[in-house]
Amino acid sequence: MDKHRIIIDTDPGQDDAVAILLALSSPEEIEVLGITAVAGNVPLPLTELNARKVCELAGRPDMKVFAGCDRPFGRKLVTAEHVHGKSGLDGPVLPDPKMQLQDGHAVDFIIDTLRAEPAGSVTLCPLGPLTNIAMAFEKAPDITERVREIVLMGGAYFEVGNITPTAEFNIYVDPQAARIVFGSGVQITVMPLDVTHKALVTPARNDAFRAIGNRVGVAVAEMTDFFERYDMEKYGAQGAPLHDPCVTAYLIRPELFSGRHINVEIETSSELTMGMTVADWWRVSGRDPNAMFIRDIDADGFFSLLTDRLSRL
Ligand SMILES: [Ca+2]
Repeated sequence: MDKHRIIIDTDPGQDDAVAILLALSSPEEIEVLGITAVAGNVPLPLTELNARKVCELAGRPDMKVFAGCDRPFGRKLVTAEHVHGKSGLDGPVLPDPKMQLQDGHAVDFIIDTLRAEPAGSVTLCPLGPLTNIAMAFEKAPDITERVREIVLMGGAYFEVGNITPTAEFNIYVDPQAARIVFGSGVQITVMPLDVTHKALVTPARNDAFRAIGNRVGVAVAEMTDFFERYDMEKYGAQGAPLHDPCVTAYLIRPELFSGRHINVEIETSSELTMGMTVADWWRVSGRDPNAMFIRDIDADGFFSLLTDRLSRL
């Protein structure tokens, strides 16, 4: 299979950080063309800063990082410091980055890259609210048919919601953007809470990160230690879900995941269920499928992949 050439669109976020580290430690399968930051878990000035910190942690100060949209389409920004801490990346102490932010807007980088690269060769990997991606599709409708695939973290069906009773955070923050992306006709693979809640960082799995012994392994263990406190309290689970790395792991080992090709629509009008991903898992709507909706993961395989790859950094 061809190497995946990707743009990571992200709001780091400890789990975003792990997703980026996995991509950057897997050059045989993944070439990262650039990283675009969006407002989400924390405001944009922190997400773009955190993205650069993570690149330097990975030993990749040459990576291009762009800042994108600082607020969703027509809604007030909702953030998640209660999960990720004030900085968005609480846990490890990472130095302020020396690498500079790129000139230019993330949305223009997405558009220019899709126009410059061969059609069907670039995959978009959104790990936060879909504002940058939707803005690019609105501004340059010609690029949608040039996207190879979108693999994103967002939504939920069986797990329903985490930021409201019926909505997952990334989709809830910018439902209008999500509606544009899900209606774009681009091939989409979705990592909803239904699968990410099965990717739990148990104490043994976190010990394995720490035992890697390099700077990255220790930093990742400290990140998961941090957000685990919140999730354990909330879910009482054996560990915190590691959401975003499911996206980059899927590119490397798709056989670890399974799901159904179904129709997914986004609620954008009801305040009560705003941002709900109405996923037709049982195929009762008669609406055409527009997304591969993942439900299951080989969690042991996923964590051994992560531990193995992070040990290379
Ligand atoms: Ca994220």
